[in-house]
Amino acid sequence: MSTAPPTSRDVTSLRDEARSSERDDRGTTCDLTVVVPAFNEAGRLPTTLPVLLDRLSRGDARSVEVLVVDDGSRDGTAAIAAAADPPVGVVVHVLVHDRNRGKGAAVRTGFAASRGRRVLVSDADLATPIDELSTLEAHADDDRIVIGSRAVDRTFVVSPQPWYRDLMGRIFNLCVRALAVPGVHDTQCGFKLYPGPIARALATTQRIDGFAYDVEHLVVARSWGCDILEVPVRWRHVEASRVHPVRHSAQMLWSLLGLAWRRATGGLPGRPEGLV
Ligand SMILES: Nc1nc2c(ncn2[C@@H]2O[C@H](COP(=O)(O)OP(=O)(O)O)[C@@H](O)[C@H]2O)c(=O)[nH]1
Ligand SMILES: [Mg+2]
Repeated sequence: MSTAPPTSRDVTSLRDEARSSERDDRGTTCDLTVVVPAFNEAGRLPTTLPVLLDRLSRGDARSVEVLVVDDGSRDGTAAIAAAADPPVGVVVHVLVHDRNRGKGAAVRTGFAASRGRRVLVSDADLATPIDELSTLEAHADDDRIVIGSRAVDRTFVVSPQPWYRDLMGRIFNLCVRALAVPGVHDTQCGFKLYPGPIARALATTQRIDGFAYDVEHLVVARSWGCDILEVPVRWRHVEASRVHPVRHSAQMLWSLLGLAWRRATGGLPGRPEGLV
């Protein structure tokens, strides 16, 4: 018997019923939103989500929301996230896409729903350990995106990815630097800290649904006068990547070309009015 995938509302209300005494007010802001894009993560989330929640409850932020965005998974990812038991001070919401739309689309959904003064994006596999949040926070500012980087100091890469993926990453970055974000040596590490208002503004302008969405965020935010700071963070290669070396690389290059065209022809969105 097949079971229909849960909708965002189903899962959130499940959580709220279970923890009604700790229900938060979605209309208020919190210190930190953590967006976790998740596609078929039922295997990894049971290990990584408790680590993430525990660390967040011991951090500087007093009120934290974690938004797991299930991007049309078919393995029960949403139900696993919904069953998480967050410590005091942390709430979990699960947002669900009815079909797989891409990592960028999932991040956009999380950003649009976020309430945090700051917004962290973290990959579900914690390839960068959540402890590194304090590294990014030490450099955070209201008009700066602080990005975890494997390129600033490669001794931070605890366990490297296979050589061909590393090479493809370097070639992609050469193109990124030439065409879109000069001076930034690693746009693809899945660990970035945004000022909340910038993240929510980017959610309204973002066009790229796939893996090149980070580049779009950085190009557009920089065109708004936002600073981009690359900070070395620990990173280890985790097996079972969902990134297909050929198909997704081709998609990313195509997205990058479109972005470069928009940048060169004045097609980037202006800084939204009222963005402080
Ligand atoms: N929403 C969404 N997330 C994805 C998709 N593919 C991968 N992800 C998420 O993006 C993050 C990085 O994916 P991963 O497979 O670890 O890629 P890699 O480490 O960059 O090779 C994880 O949190 C994945 O669940 C997708 O199609 N949609
Ligand atoms: Mg990974």
